[in-house]
Amino acid sequence: MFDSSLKSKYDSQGFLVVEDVFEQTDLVQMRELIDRIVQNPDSAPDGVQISREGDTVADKNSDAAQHTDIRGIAFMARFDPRFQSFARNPKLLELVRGLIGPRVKVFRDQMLLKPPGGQAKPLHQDHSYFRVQPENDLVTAWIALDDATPENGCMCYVPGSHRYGIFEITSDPDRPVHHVPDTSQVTLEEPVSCPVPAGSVIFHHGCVLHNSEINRTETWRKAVIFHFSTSDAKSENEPLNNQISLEID
Ligand SMILES: O=C(O)CCC(=O)C(=O)O
Repeated sequence: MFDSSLKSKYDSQGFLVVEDVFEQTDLVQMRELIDRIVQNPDSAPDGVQISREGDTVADKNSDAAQHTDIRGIAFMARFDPRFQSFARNPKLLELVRGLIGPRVKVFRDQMLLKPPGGQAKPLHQDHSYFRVQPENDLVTAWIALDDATPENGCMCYVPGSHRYGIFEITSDPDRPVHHVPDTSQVTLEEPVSCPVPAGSVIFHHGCVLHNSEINRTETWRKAVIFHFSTSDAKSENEPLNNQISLEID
């Protein structure tokens, strides 16, 4: 499945779309596991972290803060063996190893579930949070559990932006948990929207700028995200190295 043209495309753009990585049966299982937690958050395995739509906004009286649907679930692969088997999917691992090297681990895992009306995820770089070194040794695998479309908040990327390294960050007073990259000193390419069918994986470099828009549909847009790194790579933010989601090689 992997060939050098995929790596060349990833190296030049900072992201790569591969369709049909996951089978329908895997998608159904992952959706069922996630839906169970959305319906009953107490059923999540110990250690799993759940965040809600309204958590990111500073103004706790705003309409956005009243939106309490589950938005994020982190560390499912760390604490639930069923997610570990998805992270070990042979097609997925072949692609990851082709992009970053033969020995890999899941540095972090999370699910981003955009509910109907769900907020935009502002432009950011994953490395601004993870600070894994060497920078090229982190690749995010964004797995579409539903068809992701411009209407429901599919991923958008700024091609080539990974070549600038990690930008200085500022913060947005309305949504203080987000790292806002200061790109004022560079001329970036226009962002491209990346609609993909369910079962596809978008691989992106830890430094590529990306975002997703509001979900303007009546249905959820769900994604499972495995942030893979090489086995020996480490974060400069030492505490993060003690919370590795899954050692693989
Ligand atoms: O799923 C989203 O809307 C955003 C995901 C994202 O920013 C990421 O995978 O780094």
